[in-house]
Amino acid sequence: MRGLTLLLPTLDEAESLASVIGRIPRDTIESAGYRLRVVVVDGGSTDGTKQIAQSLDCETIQQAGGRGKGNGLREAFQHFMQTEDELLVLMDADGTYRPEEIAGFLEHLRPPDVEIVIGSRMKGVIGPGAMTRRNYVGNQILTWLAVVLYSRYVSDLCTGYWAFKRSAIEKMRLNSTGFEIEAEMYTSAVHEKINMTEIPIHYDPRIGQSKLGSIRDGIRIAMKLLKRRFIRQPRS
Ligand SMILES: Nc1nc2c(ncn2[C@@H]2O[C@H](COP(=O)(O)OP(=O)(O)OP(=O)(O)O)[C@@H](O)[C@H]2O)c(=O)[nH]1
Ligand SMILES: [Mg+2]
Repeated sequence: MRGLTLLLPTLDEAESLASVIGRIPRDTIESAGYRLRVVVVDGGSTDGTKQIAQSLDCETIQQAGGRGKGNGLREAFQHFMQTEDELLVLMDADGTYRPEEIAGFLEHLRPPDVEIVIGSRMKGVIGPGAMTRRNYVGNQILTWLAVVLYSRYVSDLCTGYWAFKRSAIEKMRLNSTGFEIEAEMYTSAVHEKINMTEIPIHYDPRIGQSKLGSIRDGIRIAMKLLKRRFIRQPRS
């Protein structure tokens, strides 16, 4: 059986983690031919998130290299490369994305040339109250900026639901520390000629507190897009 890692980044997600993990369609994943490994990468939660992850038999990675989602994901990607798993599915752990929709990602990763599947909320359904107007407008502007700078169509730059083949994780060159990591995954995929496709997904209201500081993080994402346009690979 081929290995599939489902990666859940967490920072104080005790309210949502158990229900997200409980909703993973394990039978569907297994009947698609995959052995599932659930990995939680935690950024220093103090609300019992890690204990919940451990009690649910997940692998947990305590991120060592400083706070931030980007730091956590990069550590988890390195960990993934030490396994033999073929696929990695990345999903925020706050209850906004539907574990039940994993099957669509696996289906769309099947063609040999597709290496990344991006879950697009803009092509899918954003539930009432799931996204603030500010985040919606900010994401539209950032997505537009990405397409203008990189000439590669994407409809939802800041989505937190992605699926990767191992080859994509191996090729991406990333150094983001925070919420600019998704934008950098897109820019690196363009530079490294990694073939991406999109599928529509649902976006539901968050459980628990947001960690995003929309204006500050929006500026960091815009700066990352500009920087990677001219400096194709991070130096560090
Ligand atoms: N490992 C790790 N995960 C983090 C860190 N900060 C946030 N996360 C997780 O990253 C995911 C996205 O964070 P959110 O706060 O939901 O940010 P967002 O989805 O852009 O914003 P909302 O729309 O308000 O939910 C969540 O699962 C967080 O728990 C961190 O420093 N380290
Ligand atoms: Mg969220």
